[in-house]
Amino acid sequence: MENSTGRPTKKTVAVVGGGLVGALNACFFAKRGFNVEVFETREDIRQAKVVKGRSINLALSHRGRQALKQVGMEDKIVSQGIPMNSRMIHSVSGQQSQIPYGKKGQFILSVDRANLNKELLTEAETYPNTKLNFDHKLQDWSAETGQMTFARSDGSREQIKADLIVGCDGAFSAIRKQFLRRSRFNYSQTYIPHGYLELTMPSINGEFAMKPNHLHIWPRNTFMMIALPNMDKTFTCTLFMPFEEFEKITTGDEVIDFFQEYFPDAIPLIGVDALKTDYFRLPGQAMVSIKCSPYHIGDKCVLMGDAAHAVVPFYGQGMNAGFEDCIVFGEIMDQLNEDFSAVLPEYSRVRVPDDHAIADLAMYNYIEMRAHVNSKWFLFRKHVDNLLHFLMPKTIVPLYTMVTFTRTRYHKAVERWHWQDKVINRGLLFTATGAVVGGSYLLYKNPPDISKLIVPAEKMWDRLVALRTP
Ligand code: FAD
Ligand code: EGU
Repeated sequence: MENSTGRPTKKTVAVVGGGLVGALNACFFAKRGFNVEVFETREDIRQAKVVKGRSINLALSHRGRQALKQVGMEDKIVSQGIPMNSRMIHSVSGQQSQIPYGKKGQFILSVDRANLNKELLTEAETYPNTKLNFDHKLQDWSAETGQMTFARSDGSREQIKADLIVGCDGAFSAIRKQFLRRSRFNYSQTYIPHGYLELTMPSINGEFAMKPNHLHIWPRNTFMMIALPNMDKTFTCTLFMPFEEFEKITTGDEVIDFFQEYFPDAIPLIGVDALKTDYFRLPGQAMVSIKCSPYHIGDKCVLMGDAAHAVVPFYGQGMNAGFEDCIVFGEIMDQLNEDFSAVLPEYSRVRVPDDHAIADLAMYNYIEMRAHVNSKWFLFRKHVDNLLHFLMPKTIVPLYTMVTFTRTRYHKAVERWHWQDKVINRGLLFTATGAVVGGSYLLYKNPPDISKLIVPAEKMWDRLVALRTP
């Protein structure tokens, strides 16, 4: 296709969903020169007074930062986030211990979801070839023609066509519905028995109530709480617990009793009265893990972000993985000259194994934490990981390091993790075998005088008495 200037006109890309991944994707496609139309159900969150949505703040790490960097947004977003250099583990007794994430200067960032979303939308709008359409809820679309139907809040409908539809409409994707009707589309979803609830820990005299540059964690097996710092010196605490436990707590006093048993040090920091009321503001929120494949239909449509893979939040990777989707798609666009009929299948081929790997890892960590992770065990495991890495820096790299601080493909990180486990187990076996063999050899070479080992009965009593007295 050519326009009046003689230059080929670029195709139109419809990004459905103006959440974190949709807004970032708009920048990626706009940067390539496509005509980008973003369609978002909600009103413009930059004008809205109250933004309802899922979690208030998020941990941004390397993969997400790399994606932001590609559209020139990294420095801006980093400057609006709070670095977390280490975890702070809270025991029931109130003891706090920190474990660094990596070397000095290595950190993850606590960023505000609404602010990040706003910045990304504003950035997308700076491209003259991008248009944001709010109050556009996708109702239906045709995989044959690429025609989409949107509902407006005034009750009207709009029909729009695009060359490529990018589904970034989250875990309950309307775009994905058409995929489900097709043959050879794989789909699975699992709700976990836990729900989550967010509580705000206010600042004290304009200062943070706890040390700010940490991811605060209260690991209590079945129950867990996490707190991330905000720019306004508050913390957002996220409490994770089974839905059946949520149901058991029905009064303010029961909330306090519950916190007294599991998170006593947080009570004065959140405040007794705030705790009693905020706890009941919203019911426990559900968490779902969704895997599917492939991510595309022909050369017409592709899924990215939570629409393609919702993961449970126990690795802090959902958004990071969605942002990395945008990078991977771009890399394949470069390799295959933006030919959608080749790019889309290749994207599915390359990306599915990695997204499935992070979904599995997050679920694995959920099960692990729930099963037997209290504060002692958490500290112990992280210290062992760090010690092994210190002893063999080239051979043993902790899994969270590969996931959080590198762009190692998620499925490669899992492979390497299994391999490292084998090396460690071999090492332990080798050490144990060595101890037995070596010990036997020493005993053989220096046989003890058996007669000296046999204690006459009359001396036994003296020995027992000696043992008893300190
Ligand atoms: P969403 O953010 O859900 O955005 C989807 C957008 O599409 C929304 O704006 C919605 O209004 C719009 N939409 C939906 N349907 C339609 C429709 N029919 N038509 C038009 N628009 C539509 N990730 C991290 O990386 N780090 C963390 O620390 C982290 N912590 C988390 C903690 C919790 C408790 C939870 C629940 C998640 C956490 N995540 C984290 C995951 C992260 O929130 C998601 O992975 C991320 O929001 C996905 O972005 P998205 O744009 O794909 O989807
Ligand atoms: C959960 C909810 C500690 C934000 C996993 C670590 C999370 C986050 C961990 C939420 C944990 C768990 C890792 C990061 C991060 C840890 C990680 C989890 C941010 C293995 C706003 N997790 N999260 N692992 O290592 O790699 O510190 O809601 F408690 S950041 Cl569950 Cl690195």
